[in-house]
Amino acid sequence: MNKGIIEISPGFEDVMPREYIDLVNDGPYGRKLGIDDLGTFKEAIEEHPLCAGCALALALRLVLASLPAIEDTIIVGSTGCSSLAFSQVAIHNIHSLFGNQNAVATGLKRALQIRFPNKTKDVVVMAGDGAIGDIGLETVMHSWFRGENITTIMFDNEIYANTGGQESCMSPKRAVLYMAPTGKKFPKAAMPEVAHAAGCAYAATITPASPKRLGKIVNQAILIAREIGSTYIQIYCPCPTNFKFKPSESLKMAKDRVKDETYLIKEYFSPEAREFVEGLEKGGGN
Ligand SMILES: Cc1ncc(C[n+]2csc(CCOP(=O)(O)OP(=O)(O)O)c2C)c(N)n1
Ligand code: SF4
Repeated sequence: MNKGIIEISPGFEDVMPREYIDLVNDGPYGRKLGIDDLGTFKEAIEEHPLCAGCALALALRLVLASLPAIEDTIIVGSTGCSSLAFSQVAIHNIHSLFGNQNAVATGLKRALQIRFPNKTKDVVVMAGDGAIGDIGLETVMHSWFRGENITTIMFDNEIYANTGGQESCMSPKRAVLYMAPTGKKFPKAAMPEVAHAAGCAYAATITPASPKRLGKIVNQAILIAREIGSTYIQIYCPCPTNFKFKPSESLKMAKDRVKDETYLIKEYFSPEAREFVEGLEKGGGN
């Protein structure tokens, strides 16, 4: 049951769409929900225009189900495939100019702290590897250097998917792409290590093939960002459209890459973040 955080104005009940009424009656707001609860409540995303089999779509669904306080969360997105879905999510979100997302998130978080001094508002960047690792890297790195209290989630499909398949810093070496026909000449960028070195209190990689672990990582990254400083999550999101595999094989692709160690699952904690998480675990969660 939604805890009355959104309501329908009296007299409008019969004209509101069914999906909205369901959100009001059975949405995720004000409730402690997680991955295990999927299928038992009305999710904040219902439809989206992403391709069949898109692992980014699944990752987004899992991320939304793992937010510690969805009604007090604001997503800052950037241009790319993920941004096509944000207009369909029932959660506050801002579309920033491509690459500016961490600067916008910084300003937003600081403004919300002033506007709502007695409330916690979680600001979470969600964008592609081009927006975070390439064109927006400057704003990303400086938000990390400053230890801003925001979480940055990269949907790592290893390509600029939305613009037709250019290589990004996250494409693997030798990847042959629509717009890199002779193969990428450089290795995949070590973004988790960059995040750790730049001062992120927590950095982790994961795939949607491990939904429970993904849920735990998202939840703890946001809690660490609240209390300690910047956090970074990198989610491998295989893209069947650009990497030319069957839409039904996205999760197999994610599992295979983890198994053959071409996509490494790892976590980096600052000592303070480690102590904080141990405290959470002893106390039984947030
Ligand atoms: C300032 C600016 N530069 C370039 C673009 C063109 N552009 C739009 S989406 C995109 C690539 C997005 O790639 P990524 O961030 O990896 O997201 P994906 O589409 O792969 O999910 C680019 C270069 C733009 N919209 N704005
Ligand atoms: S192009 Fe790739 S990342 Fe973009 S929506 Fe399609 S499958 Fe997803």
